[in-house]
Amino acid sequence: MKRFYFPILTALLVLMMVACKKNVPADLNSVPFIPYPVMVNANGISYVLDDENIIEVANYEELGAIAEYMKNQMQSFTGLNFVVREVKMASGNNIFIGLNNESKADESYELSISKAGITLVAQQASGVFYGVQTILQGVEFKKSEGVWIMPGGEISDYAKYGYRGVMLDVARHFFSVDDVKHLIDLMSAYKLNHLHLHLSDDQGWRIEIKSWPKLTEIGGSTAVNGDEGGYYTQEDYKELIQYANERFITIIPEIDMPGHTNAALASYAELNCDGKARELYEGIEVGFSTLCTRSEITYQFVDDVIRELSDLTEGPYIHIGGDESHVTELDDYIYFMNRVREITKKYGKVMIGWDEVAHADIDSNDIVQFWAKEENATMAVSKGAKVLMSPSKRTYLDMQYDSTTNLGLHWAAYIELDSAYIWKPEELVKGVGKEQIVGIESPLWTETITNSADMQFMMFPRLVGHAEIGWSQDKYLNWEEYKVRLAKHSAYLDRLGINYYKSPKVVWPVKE
Ligand code: TNX
Repeated sequence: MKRFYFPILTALLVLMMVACKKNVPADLNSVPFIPYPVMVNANGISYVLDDENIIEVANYEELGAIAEYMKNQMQSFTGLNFVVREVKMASGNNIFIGLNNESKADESYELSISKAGITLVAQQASGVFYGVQTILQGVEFKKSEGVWIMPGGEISDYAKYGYRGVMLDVARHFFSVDDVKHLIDLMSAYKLNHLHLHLSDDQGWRIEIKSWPKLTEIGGSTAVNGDEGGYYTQEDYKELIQYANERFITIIPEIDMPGHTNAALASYAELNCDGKARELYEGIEVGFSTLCTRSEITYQFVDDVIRELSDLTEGPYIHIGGDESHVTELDDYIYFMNRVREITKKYGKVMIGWDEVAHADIDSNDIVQFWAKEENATMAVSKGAKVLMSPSKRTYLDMQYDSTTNLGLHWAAYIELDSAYIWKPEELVKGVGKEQIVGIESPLWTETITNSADMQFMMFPRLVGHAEIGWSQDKYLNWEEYKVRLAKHSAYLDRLGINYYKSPKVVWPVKE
């Protein structure tokens, strides 16, 4: 008889525990999530956190690291204790994360918050990770009751675009491994999943290439304005990839060629057509340098660089630059790009290039990053390539907010928050629709940016709006509603410690 009573007693006990949980009303519909989830359905109540909380995790092998991440984040946000417990299935009265087998969209997740528990399931680990980010944005301290809660209801969510990225120019100014890791953390809070590192330019070469060591010894020593140079060793770079991987972010390395190569041309005389090494460069002009496109040593160089980079790179992409090669003849440019493309393919990688590469013999295996010329995007699509959207007038994070911004440039536009937000990737270039677009990326060029605080000031909160454009459904992309939500959401930016621009376009809450 006893064994019949035991489960009943346990069930009763659980019921009593749940009944003891405080009833704290809350409204999930009014939580200022960014990017806004596809479906949010409030139930008016909430899940109250205890002094000690259990995160139950099924599929521990795939999700254990996410459970630990969640525990650490929740602990540091709330000051409460969390423990991770491996389980077979949800008990129904804790926080549960697990995988399901429903064939839902990549990166999607389902979240259900009742008075008894929180259940987060997804088909892939990335979806669980994004669900955790949603929970982190949702938890709040209820002053009246003196408790931490997660407002109750259902959330069902998935991404509009698969590629949601940021580019950081570490060539004009170098950023340390820790600075980049911090950026990766901030990106993950907004469900961004690609970090493009602009690793070489006229002013600096930032990645160790073992077969061409002078690239970093000489080319890595400088930065704009005589500021300190620097570079990532291959070990540093692997550490970044690992850190990004744990946050479901793919790193894309860019070696900009054949222009923007002065640092390489200064490091090795043989890369110049006249055989003479160039002087190192610390200014901010563009378009004056080029590799020697008809010399075989150039292709040995490119082959070695792409081979070493491909060995390091876990993601599918290598970015080969290709922008503003103003001193390379078009014939030579096309010849060069076609050969570089073959090398990239030989090492099993997908080539991405700035929109000028549309002139080369590209096809459906390549990605063209639109930044300036619409006709290049159109040409790319006519050759079957996909387009990554980085329109300089909307997404360039080094563009000043307005004429009073101290940092940045304004050659493309002044980009206030509304201008950064009110556009859609698929409505930008005629003939380039959702089917042809892989997603959106926001570049931060760093001619005028030297440290992490300034980086954040130029990125935030514009990047938060771009994250929403890349993720959320069209029906939510409404500036009038967004600016109110962003104001409310600023508590979360504060919690993340972000140094963001307090645009006059938004009525920011007055701090108590
Ligand atoms: C144009 S955008 C460039 C960069 C500069 C940037 C400054 C692009 C592909 N090339 O070399 O850093 O403008 O805003």
